[in-house]
Amino acid sequence: MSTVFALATPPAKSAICVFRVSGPGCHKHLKKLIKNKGFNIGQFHVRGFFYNDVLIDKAGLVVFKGPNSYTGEDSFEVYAHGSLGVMSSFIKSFKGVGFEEAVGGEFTKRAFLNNKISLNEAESVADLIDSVDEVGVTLSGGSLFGEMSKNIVVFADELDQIRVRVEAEIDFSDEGQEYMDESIVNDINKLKNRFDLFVGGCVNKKVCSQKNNVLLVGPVNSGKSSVFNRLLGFERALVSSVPGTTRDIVSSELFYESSSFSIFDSAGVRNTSDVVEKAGIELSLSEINQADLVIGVFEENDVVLIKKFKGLCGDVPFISVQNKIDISPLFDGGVFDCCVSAKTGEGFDVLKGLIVSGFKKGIKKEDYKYIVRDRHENLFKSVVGVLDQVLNSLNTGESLELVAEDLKIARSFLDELVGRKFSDSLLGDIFNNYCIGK
Ligand SMILES: Nc1nc2c(ncn2[C@@H]2O[C@H](COP(=O)(O)OP(=O)(O)OP(=O)(O)O)[C@@H](O)[C@H]2O)c(=O)[nH]1
Ligand SMILES: [Mg+2]
Repeated sequence: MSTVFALATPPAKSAICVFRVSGPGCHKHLKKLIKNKGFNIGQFHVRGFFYNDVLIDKAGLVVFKGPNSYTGEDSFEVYAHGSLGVMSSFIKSFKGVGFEEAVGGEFTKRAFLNNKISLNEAESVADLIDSVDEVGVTLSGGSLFGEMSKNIVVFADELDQIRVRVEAEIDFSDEGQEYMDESIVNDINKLKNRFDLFVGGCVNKKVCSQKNNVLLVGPVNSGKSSVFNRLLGFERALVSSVPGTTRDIVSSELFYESSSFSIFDSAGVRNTSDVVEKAGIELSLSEINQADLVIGVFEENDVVLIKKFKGLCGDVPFISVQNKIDISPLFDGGVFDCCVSAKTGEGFDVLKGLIVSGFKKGIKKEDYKYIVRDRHENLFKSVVGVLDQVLNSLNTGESLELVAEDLKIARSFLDELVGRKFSDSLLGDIFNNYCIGK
């Protein structure tokens, strides 16, 4: 195995950046980088790091001795100042002592190959990093921290025990001993029911990580960009008293009450001869179909116009908002779902609450235990299919050899889940999508 390094934090200016280095001999080369200063395993040190005899940074250093490390190999981590200049100097110094740049997922792949984690746990590392809300964190944690693997191993062992009974029956039945009776069908049924329950507690990552897109629409100058900025808590979109200010879609991320959304500001709608503005308006209207929730921002109590926007949304949930209540009277009569002032912030708690509860989709963490991927779901289906076949064979008096073989196949699907059985191409599929440094 080569010794690899990677930046584990984004390549952007920040307070600190973290480098990971892993592979045989990395401790020896580390000494060259810190001018032979010593270090203790697992202890935090501050050390000067040098490139071509020039001090590049005084940085935090933690050294790990394999197998007690993330990858299972000798490794170390450096916590340096997060400047682009420092990052590039470290990269040069690491290359200077012969370390190679890691590819995406290299560290987690090594952890799997060195038996530090199972394959489904390695997949969950990426799922946890991709998680966008509390549900994602809880469910990918369930998969990552071993609970899911433990369940799978128990199912695999139980399948083996049943298969051993079937094989004993094949081998010794002519000696008058009984290893199998009616209870075996019962035991397989029970196992299958528990497996079904386990599978029911798994939710596909695709369902879980669906981003909630919120789109702001409305007539020109109603204050959409001001509402957008107020929701975000900072001035992201341009605001002006000139109608038609927003011409393009502007987006940002919003975190609120353990949920995250992508929120989009759009061009105000009016009859216009300005070609660029017209294109912006068409874009806003076409974006409605991509949205999971639309917020209509209005200044006037124009019921016909509000209904028109609601109609454009079709099945997409729509919230009608009266803005500028600091200068206009509150319109009652149930036309608006909520009334706000982007200028003073009044009414925004209610609006944020409506956004969170306004989505049609969304899963509850109480309903599931683990996040899984298509690969897992396909293997689950295969296990269930084989168990059905086994039960059918036993009921119709098929040969026991066939039953034993099917039980072996079901077990091998479970082995694939945790990675006791894997191909290089499968590892490629899994780890190639990881970010560098993970
Ligand atoms: N008094 C008051 N003025 C507001 C409020 N919200 C927005 N405005 C003003 O209304 C004008 C238009 O605001 P924008 O946020 O640019 O409106 P918009 O809907 O994005 O406009 P377009 O992008 O041109 O369609 C600006 O002068 C804002 O300062 C509010 O709650 N109260
Ligand atoms: Mg605007």
